[in-house]
Amino acid sequence: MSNNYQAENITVLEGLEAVRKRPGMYIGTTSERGLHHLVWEIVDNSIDEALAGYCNKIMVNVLPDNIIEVIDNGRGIPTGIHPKYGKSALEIVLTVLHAGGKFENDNYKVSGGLHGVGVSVVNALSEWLEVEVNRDGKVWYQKYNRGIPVEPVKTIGETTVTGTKVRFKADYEIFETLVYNFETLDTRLKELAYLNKGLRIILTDKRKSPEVVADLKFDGGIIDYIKDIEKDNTALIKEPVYMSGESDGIVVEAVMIYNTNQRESVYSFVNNIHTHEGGTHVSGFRTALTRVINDVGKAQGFLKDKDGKLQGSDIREGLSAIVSIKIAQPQFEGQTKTKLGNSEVTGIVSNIVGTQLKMFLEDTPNDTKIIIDKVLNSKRAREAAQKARELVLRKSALEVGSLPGKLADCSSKNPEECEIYIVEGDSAGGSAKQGRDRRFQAILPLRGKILNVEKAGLHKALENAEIRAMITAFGAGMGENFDISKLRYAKIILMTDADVDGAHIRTLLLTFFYRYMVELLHNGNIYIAQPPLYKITTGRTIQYAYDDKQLKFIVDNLEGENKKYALQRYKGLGEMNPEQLWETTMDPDTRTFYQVKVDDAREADMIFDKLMGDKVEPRRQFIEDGAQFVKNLDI
Ligand code: 28G
Repeated sequence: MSNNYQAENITVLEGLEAVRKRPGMYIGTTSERGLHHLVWEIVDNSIDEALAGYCNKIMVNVLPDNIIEVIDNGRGIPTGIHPKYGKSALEIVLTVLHAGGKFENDNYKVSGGLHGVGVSVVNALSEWLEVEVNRDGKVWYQKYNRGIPVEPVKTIGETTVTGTKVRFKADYEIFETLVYNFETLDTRLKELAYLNKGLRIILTDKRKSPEVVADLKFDGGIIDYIKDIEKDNTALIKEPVYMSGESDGIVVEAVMIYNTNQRESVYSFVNNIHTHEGGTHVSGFRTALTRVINDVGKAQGFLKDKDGKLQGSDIREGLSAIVSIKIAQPQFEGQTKTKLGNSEVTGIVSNIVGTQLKMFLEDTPNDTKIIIDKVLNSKRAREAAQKARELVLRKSALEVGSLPGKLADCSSKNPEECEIYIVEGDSAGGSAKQGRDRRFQAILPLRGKILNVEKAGLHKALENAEIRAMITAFGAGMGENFDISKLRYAKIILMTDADVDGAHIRTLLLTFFYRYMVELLHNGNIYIAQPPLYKITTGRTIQYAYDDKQLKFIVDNLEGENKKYALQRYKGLGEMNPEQLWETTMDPDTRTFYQVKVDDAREADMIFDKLMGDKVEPRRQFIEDGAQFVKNLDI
């Protein structure tokens, strides 16, 4: 025994040294992210115990001084003496690299990415770690400093329950920060609770008083998850469709619903890890969806021969889905190792989803009709958009002088110095035309409201004269065919009234740019003009105020007999004469305007959805939340 014991200790020390020397190899990074990785590593063990069917509650406590405590009510890590090593299995799990980890091949440990390196890695990277196991009526205990046991496993009491408790303090010698972010913990633990239905995860932040608690348990699992994701969208069918099954040890779950948006959103997971790049499980899901919708649509008579075969891309418009599978030996591929590669998975997912989706559609013909109608609509929209795109492209390619009639173009043909003002209304458009510097400033007046492109879809958008005028004036095409090198103006300036309608038109325009000319936003070509709100006339001097604060400042500083002044509040651009408009809003030497950027496309997407989707409540809420729109768009 002593020989083995020594040999074992040497391996342990070598293992520890390796982990502490190159922590990045094991947890990716020693930044805040790596710090949180320690928590995921420990929680993963509890989740595994839950997946094995022995644990239904996990507590994660952030204690003062950024100590993490994880408690589960599983079977407890075995504590018996391991015959080969001659010491407690508990000590082996906590000290031997990979022990109880991936290569033992129990349930669904992950063998790719950074997960599943084992609790011994956390131990090695902790200044200290304590483990307490309730098992066989006893409480077993061991403490470690930087991964090295302080003393052998001992019993410290009796118990009637089972489970594991791990408490650790990350090592300041290793990590750049030791401070945990509640938000980060909450988001991931919530996701885990959704992905493992019925499992209760209680996160408590005890660093502050009163402590903050998130009690996370979802009996509907991914059904609850998709409802949460979709809460601001309008669903086309009443309830999400849920599909699940198991084959060859691969556990498959999927849930889907259609909304009134035009985009597809499929979240996929393998062993609770988000597979950003998709993979064979997502392919299997998509294949089944396309096949079954075509088959059932035909069989039920909702799809006629003249409709032809529906394409996957039509079927996925407005689709929101979650696909979650559990597999013993996942192979991760792709740039970020978040793409599932196991080829056997495609067929398995496709079979399970196909069979159950078919049953659902056959049982609920009303929903089937709604879905098929939606898909046919998407198909028509795609074909119309294709034609319209070809039309726009052909037009701009063939007819050189085919600029929109309403456009008052500038004389310069050098895009770098050219600007185009998109002006709300013909009367303001008239003032702008007269007031501008025609050498480099073009004016395009828009009449009334342009339509809501989010709701209308591309083909409708292209039927709209105002939108076509913009596309032709800009000269760079749109959508996939957008070519920024053809852009005729370096600055596109939105000039709308300072009222609710103006704000609405501005938002519609931004939505359009975001959806179909997003490069303009990335490239910083879009600006918003800032017309003044007030005119203050004192005798022969005129001053302008662009907000209330400035108005107060000007009025407060009027001197002596000038205290008498006339105040005009501009309700619209039309109230300004051409000279005033030039002076206050268009003269490059004196004007101020905001450059619109979309820094975070995803966030902007959400904002546009909220503002432009067809649910009124989130939009109202959002507008009430006020200036956030401006902040998030980074105008
Ligand atoms: C609270 C913080 C983190 C854990 C268990 C339970 C068992 C276990 C953990 O076994 C060794 C290797 C393969 C069986 C398994 C208990 C079977 C029977 C367990 C945790 C032994 C690891 N009884 N709970 N490990 N396996 N919770 N929570 O770490 O053969 S780790």
